[in-house]
Amino acid sequence: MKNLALSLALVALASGSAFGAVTSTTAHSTDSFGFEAQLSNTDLIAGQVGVEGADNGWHPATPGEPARLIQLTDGTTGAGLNGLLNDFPGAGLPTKIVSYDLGGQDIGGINILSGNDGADGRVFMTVAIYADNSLLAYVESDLPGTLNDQGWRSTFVEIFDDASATLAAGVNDLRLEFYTVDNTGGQYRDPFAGVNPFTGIDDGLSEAFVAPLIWEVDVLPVPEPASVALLGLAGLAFARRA
Ligand SMILES: [Ca+2]
Ligand SMILES: [Ca+2]
Ligand SMILES: [Ca+2]
Repeated sequence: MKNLALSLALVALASGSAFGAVTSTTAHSTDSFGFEAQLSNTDLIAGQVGVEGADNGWHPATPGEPARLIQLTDGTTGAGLNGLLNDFPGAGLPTKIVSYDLGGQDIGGINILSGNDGADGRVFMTVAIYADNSLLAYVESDLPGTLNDQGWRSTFVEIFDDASATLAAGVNDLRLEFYTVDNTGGQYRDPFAGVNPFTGIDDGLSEAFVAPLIWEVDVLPVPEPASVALLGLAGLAFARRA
C-alpha cells in the first residue's frame, strides 16, 4: 500500500514537471498603456520579425508589413490597429501562427500583451505555444464566459513554470498560435465548438470568431545565476549598512 502511494506520487510528480507546472497569471487595465512599464525591449526576440505560418492572414484594417510583425516585438504597446489579428479563422483553427528563432537559448518566461482601445472582447488572449514542435503551453487569459464590462483596454499574461526558473531549455524554434477570443458581445469564449482538445472542457459556448490585438510578445531569458548571486550580495550589503 505504501509502495502504491509512493508510485502514485511519483507519477504525479513526473506529469507535473513535464507539463502541469507551466502556469500563467493575467492582469487587466482600463488604460491601453497600463502595462507599458512591464514590456521588454531586450528580451530574446526583441526586434525580431517573426516567420508566419499558413494561417488566417491579418485583419484588413491593419497597416501593411513590416508594421504588423514589428508590433509584436518592438518593446512598446504601440498604437492604432497594429497587431489586430484576423477574424473568422474557422472553428478550432488558429488565426495567426508566428515562429521565432531562439538559437537554442533557454526561456525563463513568456509575457503577452493584448488589448484594444475600444475596450471590448478583443482585449482577451488565447495562445498555444510550441517549443521545437512540442506543446509547451495552451493559455487562455480568462475563464470562458468572462465579460469585458469593466472597460478593460489591455491584458497582460505572464507564462512561467512555477517549479523552475526555466520554462523551456535549449529552444530553437518557438511557435505561437493565436486564436480568436470573442463573439462581438465582449464575452471571452474559447475557439472550439464542443470540447476544447487542449483542456478537455466544453465551455458550452459557441466558438469565438473575433480576434484580439496582440501588442507585444516578450520571451524572457532565464535569470543568470551570477546576477541572482549579485542581487543576494547587494541585499546582504544593504542589510549590513542598515
Ligand atoms: Ca509592440
Ligand atoms: Ca519585447
Ligand atoms: Ca466553445
